[in-house]
Amino acid sequence: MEMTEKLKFKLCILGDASVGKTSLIHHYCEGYFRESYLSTIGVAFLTKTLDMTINNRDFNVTLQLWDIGGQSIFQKIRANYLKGSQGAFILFDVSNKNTLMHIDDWIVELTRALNVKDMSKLPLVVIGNKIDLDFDSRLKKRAAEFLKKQYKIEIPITYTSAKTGKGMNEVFELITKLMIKNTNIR
Ligand code: G3D
Ligand code: MG
Repeated sequence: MEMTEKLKFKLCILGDASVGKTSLIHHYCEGYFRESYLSTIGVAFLTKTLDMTINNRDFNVTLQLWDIGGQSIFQKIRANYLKGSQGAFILFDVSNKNTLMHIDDWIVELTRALNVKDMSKLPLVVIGNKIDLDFDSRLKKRAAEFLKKQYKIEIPITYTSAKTGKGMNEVFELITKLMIKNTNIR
């Protein structure tokens, strides 16, 4: 009988201040939404373990989730914390169009820090968060077009609410699958 394969991944969560990075990882790891978190000063991390079966193979994955402060003052130290990440989330806030326009800057910072030459080899999911709030319904189409134009590869975009938990498990499963595929383990 096949054994469960144990894996460990470092996943970093990036995006502008206040898009919901801390809320999303806390809700996912602790199972509830807290109204208020201190603005993340620098860096913090939480871990979460999940079981997953891919092509009849069982995996037990420990995710180390790095909550990296979005303020530009941290840019210099951020590069050091990003190193060694096997995957990334880049968040924007669907109720704040500016945060979508900054996705590009986050991708540049990430690929530089990780020295990624080929974007198709980087497990990355862009997340539009706060879908429980009212937002312009055309934004989803615009976000997809924006990413497609900037990058030749298809970057997955998903939508979540860190408040209600909608889309949350799905997006963590998606990035975990992408990271497992990227390890090429036999
Ligand atoms: P950050 O870690 O990206 O800086 P936070 O963002 O997780 O600190 O969240 C910033 C603010 O947005 C917080 O509100 C938080 O409660 C709120 N928030 C985060 N995710 C969601 C969401 O999915 N829906 C809604 N409605 N609000 C969300 P405050 O009031 O503390 O600034
Ligand atoms: Mg935070």
